[in-house]
Amino acid sequence: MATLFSFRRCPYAIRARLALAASGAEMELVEVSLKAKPERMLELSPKGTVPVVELDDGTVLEESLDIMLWTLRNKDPHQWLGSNETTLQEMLSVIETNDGDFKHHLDRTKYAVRYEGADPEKHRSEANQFLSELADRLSVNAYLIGPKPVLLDWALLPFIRQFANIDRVRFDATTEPVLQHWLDQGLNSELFQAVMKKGSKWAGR
Ligand SMILES: N[C@@H](CCC(=O)N[C@@H](CS)C(=O)NCC(=O)O)C(=O)O
Repeated sequence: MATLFSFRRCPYAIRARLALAASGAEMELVEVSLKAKPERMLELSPKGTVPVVELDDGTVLEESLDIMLWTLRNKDPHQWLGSNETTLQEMLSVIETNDGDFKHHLDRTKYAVRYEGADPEKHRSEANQFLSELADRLSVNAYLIGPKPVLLDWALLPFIRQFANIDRVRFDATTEPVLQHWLDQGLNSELFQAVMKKGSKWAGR
């Protein structure tokens, strides 16, 4: 059986678990302590980040987005990959900005003390720029790229959650209600709850 090395609260691991659960993939879940990573995981993926998947044939997937794409290309019952290549490329492009610029500003807002000279207010306002672009999308469609939640929504949700949780009152005061609604809908969804539940197959203990 394939194995997923995961960490419950890690946004990258959450997005991988969301896609694996949505596609119905069967895997053994290993909940990792980031302070004491399993040797097996480090042998498979020396860079030492979660999530990591080891497939039956020995293939190793060590990037969260690769895990999402791999499992959805096997089975995509809710059409998360979209109906055409243009839509997929647009989703991947926004995910790239999320994982790059937005995550950069998120980390420097949340953990400013870890980054010498980082001004959390400056980074918060840069992060808010991205959030307002997402809100613009949500003023056109109920979800980020159409009427249903797809790859783009689920890949971003754990990061927007992480940003909102820095200070939810402030998040609500400074972002568009349409984005807050999108976030809450995602967080309250059965799928999200299932992958975050302690002791569940997808959450680890
Ligand atoms: N690009 C990677 C990033 C994964 C990542 O940075 N995960 C964090 C936890 S959220 C991690 O494992 N950090 C290593 C550590 O804390 O030791 C991915 O998309 O999977």
